[in-house]
Parts: sequence; structure tokens; C-alpha cells
Amino acid sequence: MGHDWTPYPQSTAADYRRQGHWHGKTLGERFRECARRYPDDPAVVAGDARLTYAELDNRCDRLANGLAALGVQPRDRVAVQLPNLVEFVEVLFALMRVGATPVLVMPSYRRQELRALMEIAEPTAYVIPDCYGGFDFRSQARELCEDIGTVRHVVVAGEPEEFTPVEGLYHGPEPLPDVDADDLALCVMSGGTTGGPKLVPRTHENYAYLPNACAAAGLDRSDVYLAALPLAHNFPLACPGLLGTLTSGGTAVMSPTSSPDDAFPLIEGERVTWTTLVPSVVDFWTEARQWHRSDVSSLRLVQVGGALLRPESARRATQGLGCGLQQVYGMAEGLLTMTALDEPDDLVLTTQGRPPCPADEVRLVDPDGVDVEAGAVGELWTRGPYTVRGYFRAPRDSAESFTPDGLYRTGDLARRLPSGHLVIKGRLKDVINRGGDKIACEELEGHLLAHPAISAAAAVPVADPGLGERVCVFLVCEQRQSLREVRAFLQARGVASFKFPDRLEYVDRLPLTKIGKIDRKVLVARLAGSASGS
Ligand code: OOB
Repeated sequence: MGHDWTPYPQSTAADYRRQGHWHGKTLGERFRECARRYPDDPAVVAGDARLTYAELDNRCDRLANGLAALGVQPRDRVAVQLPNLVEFVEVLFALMRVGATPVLVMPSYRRQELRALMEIAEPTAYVIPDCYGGFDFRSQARELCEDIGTVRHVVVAGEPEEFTPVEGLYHGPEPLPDVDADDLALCVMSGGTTGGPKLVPRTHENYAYLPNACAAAGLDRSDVYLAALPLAHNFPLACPGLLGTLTSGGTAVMSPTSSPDDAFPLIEGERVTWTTLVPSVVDFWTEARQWHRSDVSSLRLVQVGGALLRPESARRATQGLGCGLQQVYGMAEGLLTMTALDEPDDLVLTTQGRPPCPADEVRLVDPDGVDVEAGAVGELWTRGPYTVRGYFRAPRDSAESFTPDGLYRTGDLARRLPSGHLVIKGRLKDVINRGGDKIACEELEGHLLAHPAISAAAAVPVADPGLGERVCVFLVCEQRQSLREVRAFLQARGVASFKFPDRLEYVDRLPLTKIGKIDRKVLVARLAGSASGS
């Protein structure tokens, strides 16, 4: 420990415990306490599976035993690429109980992203579904395991073929190891400010703070949560999401996708009270409410975050969905801000709220790292009890993204209102936010440059009414490629499809800044100019 990731300074950790932000408990213990208190209450509903707290707790223990018997050791990393299935919940808690570290990977990630993450994490096992969304995860695992020598077991939820079935891993009770609350609970993927994929190491105390703080905003045992976004993402998982639900005695309902066709009947059937969405999906739900026959009147709260929510969308959603709205701004690295449920409309519709914890430090700084004047826009830097101090095994990226005294430089631009509410005004980092999915421009450009006909490439965001942003790529090419050809190239290379360009532009050369980097601002301005017809 300490070599792979940056721990909190001891005095800071002691302060967080003294101030009551950290409780010295693991997430597994917190869930178990809840299971003991409400053994017969429904914990998870997923497809045909309905598990009470006692049943889920027992299955997690048995699966922990099975994983240990397979050879999964404390502190091993295990890549988990599962969609919203009951196995997601069981595998997550079982690994935590073994003391291993789940490395959560989005189901949409493909060979390239997985390889990069696995090279960092060196997982000893990889957990996948059989097929999902028309994609066979077993054949991808076969290819990956040839390159990633550390993976000794591929564990499959569903039809395993030659791999190990999850189903066969529920073993009888055996003693499980003690797990320290200041050890790693899991790694989540960073939306990133620079370069390639990065892992965010979150300890139990750090991560348990999050659902706790958010749940304090009014979630209780009678609540029913719909997991409509992929649970591998921090937002539906822990803000307060699935973990908040299962540590407060509520019920979590798994939706295979966020489409109204899947989600609305579940809301009606299970009397769902709250859910977590990205802005593009909120727009879709608001529209669908007009024609969809399901009764979604049980919804009390929709949380929206991951990308900027336009005030018009927010207004339409509160009217159209007939429920409360909470704006959430957050990041895998930690900090979260949110509007409160009882705040006036203008704050809920136009701000991203405030951090939940008095120990959250939020600074808005100029390019020299000096605090901007009150009310001015600056880059948001942050530090606090649930914000990490560095990435997992990535000292160079950590040094770039964190200040020497441990503040995370978010790369986001924000303004603070006198009330303390933050308004996100844009970003400095070269990331495209496509409906909440984050695409690092440099990473995509690297993949494009692997094409023999492409000699230079620049990826930039282009404004889009539905997704907020889409991907536009400027290419310098010997031989012009069609959009379809470029996308097929990326697909064959094993790049996640949400990163594929939506639009191509050809240029003779790319504009460069004084220090020879791609001048993306010029390209963005060129797109804005062509959109307005000038
Ligand atoms: C969430 O986490 P990530 O790690 O996928 O992405 C973080 C980045 C932020 O730095 C910001 O650029 C953008 O996503 N973002 C927003 C936003 N929420 C996130 N930009 C504008 N408005 C918002 N409300 O996306 C995430 C994690 C936890 C909770 C919510 C979102």
C-alpha cells in the first residue's frame, strides 16, 4: 500500500475521523449492518430475481468464499465489467469481503480501454456477462487474456463456455478475512483530464462517505431506487445510488438500459421513487412521458448530472416528469456538488449546487493557481474527505492532475454565487463530454493516427442539441476516408463505440499553438462559424 496510490496524510485522516466524516467501517460492514436490521425487506430486484437483505447478504458471503477458493486474495485487483445485473451487486460486495479490489469497467468499454486499464491494474480475474447488448464478452475476454498474463480466471455471469460460471462459486460459510476501512474498496475509471484511461483508488472510508452524505438528503428505507445508468459509474453507484440504497434499507431495481421502454414499466411495477440520469436521457424521458402508457407517478426525485443540464431541459423535466429534480456535478476522483431538494426553483434549474461536506475545500483559481475574485470564473480545484490524492499506479498523471498539496485540478471552469452554489461554465481540459460519456481527445487521436492513411488528427467537441456535445474529428489524410470507414477502423481496433467520430472534416494541416500543440480552440471556432452559416 502507499506505493500504488497516495494515501491521505495521517493528520488529515485523523481530522476526518475526529470531525465524524469517516467512521472506520468498510462498505461490506455497512451493508451487513443494514441486512441485520432489515433481513426480510426487499434489497434487490433484477429481472426475475428478487432478493431480501438476508438473502443478498448470504449470497455475497458465499460468493466471497467461492472467489477465495478460486484463489482471489486480499488486495488482488479484479476487473468487473458487468451491466446492471444482480451479479453486479453480489460480485462487488463479495470481492470487498475477500479484501480484493474490484476495478469497475463500463460495459461499453472494448479491447483498447480494457487493455490499458488491465495493464495498470494487473487483475488476477476478470468478471463479465456472457453476451450483453448484442456483444459477446467471452470472445473479447479470450483475445484480452492472450495479452494480459495476470488474468488467471475469467468468471462469467450466464453461459460460461470454457470459463468459470459465477453460478458455481456460491460456497458454504467459511471465515472471511478482516478488511481495513482505510484500505482500497474499489477502483473506478476517471473521466480524465489528460491522456489515456486512469483508475481512481477509493478507500472504504472515503467511498462510504459519499452515499452517506447524499442519503442524508432524504433517502430512507421506504425508497425504491432505479439503477438506469450503468452501475460501473460512480454516479448511479454511490451518489447515493445503489450503495446509498443498500446502506439505508431501501430497494434497488436494476434496469438493463436507461430507455423508457425498459425503465418506465419498472417504475410502474416496482413503484420506483427515485433515479439517476444524464441530461440527454432526461430529455428523452420528458418526451416519452407524453406518449408512454406506463404510470410513473411514484417518482419523487430525478437526479441529473455527468454533463451540463440546460435550464430549459431542467424546467421541462420538472413539469413533464412531475417530480423533484436534483442537479449533481461530480467526478470519479471525488468531489460532488448538488442542489438541495427544498431549494427555490431558480437555484435548482440554473446551478449545480453545493458540496455536501463542510470539509470539502473548493477553490476557483486563475492560470497561475491564484484564487479568482468573488463571482469570477476560475478553474475548480478541490480536496476533501472523499476526494482522492492521486491515481492508481500513475505517478506522472497524478503529478499533472493534483497539486503538491493534494488538490485535484478538475479542468472544469466554475463560478460561485454568493449563496455558495457553483455554476459550471465550461472546461479547460481536452475532453469531449458526449451525453455524459467522456472522451479524452488525445487518446482518440492516438487511435486515429494508427490508420495508415491518416497523418494528423484532432478531435474536438461540436455542440449538439440532444447529447450536448458530439465528436468532430479534423483529419489530414493522403486518401480521404468516409465517416463509415473511419468508424469501422476504430471498431476493428477495439475502441469503445461512444468514442467514434460523429463528423469528419478534412484539412490540409492542423492549426498549432505557439508551443506546437494542436490549437483546438481554432477548430472549435471554425465549427461554430460554419454552424452559424458564416
Ligand atoms: C461524473 O463523473 P466522471 O468522472 O465521469 O466525469 C467528471 C466530469 C467533470 O469533471 C465535469 O467535466 C463533467 O464530468 N460533469 C459535469 C457535470 N457533472 C460532471 N459537467 C457539467 N455539469 C455537471 N452536472 O460525471 C459524475 C460523477 C459523480 C456524480 C455525477 C457525475
